[in-house]
Amino acid sequence: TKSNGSAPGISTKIPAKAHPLAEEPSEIAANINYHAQYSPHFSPFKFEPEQAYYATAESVRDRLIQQWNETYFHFHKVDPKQTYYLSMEFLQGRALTNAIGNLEIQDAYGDALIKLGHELENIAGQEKDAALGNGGLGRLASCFLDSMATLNLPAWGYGLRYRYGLFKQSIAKEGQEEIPEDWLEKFSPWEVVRHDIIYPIRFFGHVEVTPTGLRKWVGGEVIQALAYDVPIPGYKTKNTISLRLWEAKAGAEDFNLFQFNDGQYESAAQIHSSAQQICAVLYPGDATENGKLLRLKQQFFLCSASLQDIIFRFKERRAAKGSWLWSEFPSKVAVQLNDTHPTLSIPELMRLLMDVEGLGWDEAWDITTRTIAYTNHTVLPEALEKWSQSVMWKLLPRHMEIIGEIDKRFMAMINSTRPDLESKLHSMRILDNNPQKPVVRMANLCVVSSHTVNGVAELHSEILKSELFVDYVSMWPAKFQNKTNGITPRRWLRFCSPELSSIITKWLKTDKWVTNLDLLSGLRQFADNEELHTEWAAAKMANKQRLAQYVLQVTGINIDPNSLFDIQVKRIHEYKRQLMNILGAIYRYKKLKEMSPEERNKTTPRTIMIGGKAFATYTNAKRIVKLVDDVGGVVNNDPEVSNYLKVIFVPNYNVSAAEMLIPGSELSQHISTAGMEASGTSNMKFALNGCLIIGTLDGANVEIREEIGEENFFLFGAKADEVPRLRKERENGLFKPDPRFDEAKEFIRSGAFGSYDYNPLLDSLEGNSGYGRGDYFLVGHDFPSYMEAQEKVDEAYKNKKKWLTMSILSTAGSGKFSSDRTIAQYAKDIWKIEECPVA
Ligand code: T68
Repeated sequence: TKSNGSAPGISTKIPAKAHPLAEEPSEIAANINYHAQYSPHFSPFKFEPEQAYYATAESVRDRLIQQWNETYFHFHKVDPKQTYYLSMEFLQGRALTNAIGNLEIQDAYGDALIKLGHELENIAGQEKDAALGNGGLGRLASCFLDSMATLNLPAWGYGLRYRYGLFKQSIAKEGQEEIPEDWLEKFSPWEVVRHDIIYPIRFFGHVEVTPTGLRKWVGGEVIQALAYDVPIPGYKTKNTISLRLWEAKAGAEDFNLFQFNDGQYESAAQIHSSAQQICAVLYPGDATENGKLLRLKQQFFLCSASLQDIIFRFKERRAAKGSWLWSEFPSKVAVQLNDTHPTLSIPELMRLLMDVEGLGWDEAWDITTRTIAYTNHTVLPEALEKWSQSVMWKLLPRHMEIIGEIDKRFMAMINSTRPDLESKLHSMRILDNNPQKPVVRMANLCVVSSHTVNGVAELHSEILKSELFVDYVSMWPAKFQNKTNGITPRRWLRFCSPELSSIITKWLKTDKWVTNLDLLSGLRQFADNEELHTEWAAAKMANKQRLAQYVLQVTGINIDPNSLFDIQVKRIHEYKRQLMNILGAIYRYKKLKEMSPEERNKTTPRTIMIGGKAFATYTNAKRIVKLVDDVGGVVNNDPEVSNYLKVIFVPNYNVSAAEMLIPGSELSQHISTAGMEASGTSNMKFALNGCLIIGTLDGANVEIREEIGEENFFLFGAKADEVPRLRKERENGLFKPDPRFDEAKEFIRSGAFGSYDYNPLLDSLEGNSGYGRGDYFLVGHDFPSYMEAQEKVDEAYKNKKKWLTMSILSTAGSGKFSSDRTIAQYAKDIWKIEECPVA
C-alpha cells in the first residue's frame, strides 16, 4: 500500500505523525507525509516535487514554531531592551535550506526525503524567492536578521507584506521585460497570520483641538494593519526571532452594502480597494502624483503599525512588572531606520506620545531622539528622499504640524547657540520652502531627530561627515558613526558552497568559523599548500560545473568550466558601470578577431557573466541590458572567437541565482565610480567564496583590499577625492580619451551588434546627456587603467598555483565581513542591547 497512482512516496495509510522534533529520518518522513495529507493544498495523493516541498516546509516550520514561541516568551519574561529594525525591504530569498541548515538537520531531512522518493536539493529548488526588496539594502536587512537571531539578540524586523515582490526579469528581443512575481500565488509556508494583532492606520483627515487642549487627528480614511510573522531561526541556537510583515486590510464595516445593492460596486468597496493598493507592490513607480502618494502611504503604514505595536508591547511588558514610566521607553526600545524610507516613524512616535498618551513636547522629543537611530545607504542626490509638502499636508496633516515644529525648534536652537552656522541654516533645516517646490528633506529630519547616524563602510561614513552632513558634524560630532556592512556566512558560504565549507572545516580543524568568521585567517598558513590547492581547485570546479548547468538551463548557452568565470551581478545603474565592463568585453572581442589562431590560443579564455535588474523606468539602464545581450548574441555565435570569449546576460538575478553564481565565480567586478557605491555587499560574498576582485577604491572595496592584501586585489581607477576635479576637466573639454575607449564605442556605432539605437547610451559617455555633463561616471577616464588591470588578471590566471593562493587568501581575509561582526557593533555602540539566549 505504499504509493498510489504516478506520485512517488505518499503513503495511503494514515501516517502516524511523529513528534515535531523527531530525529529519525523515518519519523521525519512520517511528519512530511502527514502534512501532505492533512495540511492539503493540492488534490489528494499528489506528491510531486512541488507538493513535497510544501509538506517538507510545513514539517520544518513545526519544529521552528516551538522554539519561536519559547523565544517570544523568554523575551517577554526577561523584558530586555529590544531592537526593532524598520525596513521597507527584506530580500529573504528561499527559507527551506536556510532553516534546515540553521537547525542542523540537513542529513535527517535528506534521508527522510529519499525514503519518500525525492532529493532535498531538488525539493528546496521548488521554493519561490521571497523578493520583498530591490537590492543591497534589502538583502542587508535579511543578513542582519540572520545575525541577530544567531547572536541571541532581542531584536525583530518590521516590514511590509507586498503581494508582488520585485518583478521577474525576462530578456526579450527588445531587452528587459518585467513580469509580476507572484510569490504568494499558492501560499507561503513561512508566515503565520496573527489575527489578534491588528492596528488602525489613518490617512488624510484633519486636526482638531479637544476641550482639554490636546491636538487630535481625525476623519479621513482608516485602514487596518494585520500582522504576518515570519520565523527567523538563528544558527545552532534555539533563539528564533520574528520578521513581522504588515498587510493592509479593510473591515467588513467598511463595505457599503447599501451602495453595493444600489449597483455602485466600486464606491461600495472603495476602502477595500484602497487597502489593497498599499501592499500590492514593492516600490510602485513614483513618476506620477498618484504613485508618490501611494509610496508615502506605504511608508506611513509601516511606521504607524510598527510603532503602535512597539508601544503596545512596551506597555504590556512593563505593566507585567508593576508600575512603570514613559521615561523608561528608550531603555527598553531601540528603533533603527533602514535608510530614510521609515522616517515617518519620527513624527508618528511624537504624535502617539503626545496626542494619544498625553505627554508634553519636551518629554516626547527626549524619548523619540533617544530611541531612534538612522542608517544612510547613499550619497546620490537623486536617491535622497524629499517629499512634497502639499502631498504630506494632505495625507498626514498632524505629522506636518509636528515636522514644522521640529524644524522651528531646530532653527531657534541654531540661532541661539550657533550663530556661526546661520548661513548654513537654509540647507540644514528640514523644510525646504522653495516656492517652486516646497519639500520635506527626510535625511535632514533623520539627522536632527536621531541619536546616531551611521554610514555603511569607512569611506562612505567619511564622505557623510565631510560632505553630505558636514554642517551637522560640528554640532553633534559623536552622533556620526561607521558600521561597515557584513553578510551572513551561513547563507553565503556554509549553505551555498558545502564543498568549500567542508574543506575549510577540515583545514581549520573546526567548524566554529561559521559563527566566528575571523577564524578564517587560519587558512593563511596553508595558502601555498599543494594538498589544499588540489582540494580547493576541485571544489571550485564542482561549483563552476553546477553554475554552467544553471546557465545552460536559463539561457540555453553552453559555457566552458575551464574558462575564467568573470561575474558582475548587481542592480543595473550607470554609477555601477556595467557599461565599462561590456565596453571592455567588446574591445577584447575586437582584438580576438584581429589575432591569428596561434595568438588566440595564447589568450586566457573568459566567460563574462553580467546580471541584474534595471528599474522599469530607467531607460539607460535598460539600454545597457540590451547591449550586453546583443554583444552576447554576436560573440557567442562567432566560431572564431567563442572558444575564447563568451558574454552572457544572466536573466532574473535574485538571491537564489546569487547562491549559484557566487560560489562558481573566479573574478568579480566591483567597478563603480569612486565615492558613489556606499558599500557594496556582493563584493564581500565573492571574496568570502575565494573569488578575486577587480575593483575601484570605492565603498567596502577599500576595506576588503586592506584585509586580503593589496597584492590579491586588481585595483584600477580614479580615487574618490580626484573625482570632482576630473569631472570639471571633462566639462571644460580638457579630457583626451584613450584610443581603446574610442575604438570600442566606434565598434558599437558601426552596427557590429545589431541595429538597435545605442547612440543615447554612447552619447552619455561623451555629450551632455544624462546626469550633469558628459560622462559623469568617468567611464572614459577609468577605461585605460581598467583594461590594464584586466591584462593583469589574464596573466595571473595563467599561473594556476598563484591564482589558487590568491583565492585562498581572499577567503582567509574575509573574516571582518561577517554580519555577525556588524550586528555586534550596532548592538554595542548604537542599540545598547545585550544577548538574551533561550536556555
Ligand atoms: C545599497 N542601497 C547601496 N538602495 O547602494 C549599497 N534606494 O552600496 C549598499 O551596500 C547597500 O545599500 C547596503 O548598505 C540600496 O540598495 C535601494 O535599494 C533603494 C531602494 C529604494 C530607494 C532607494
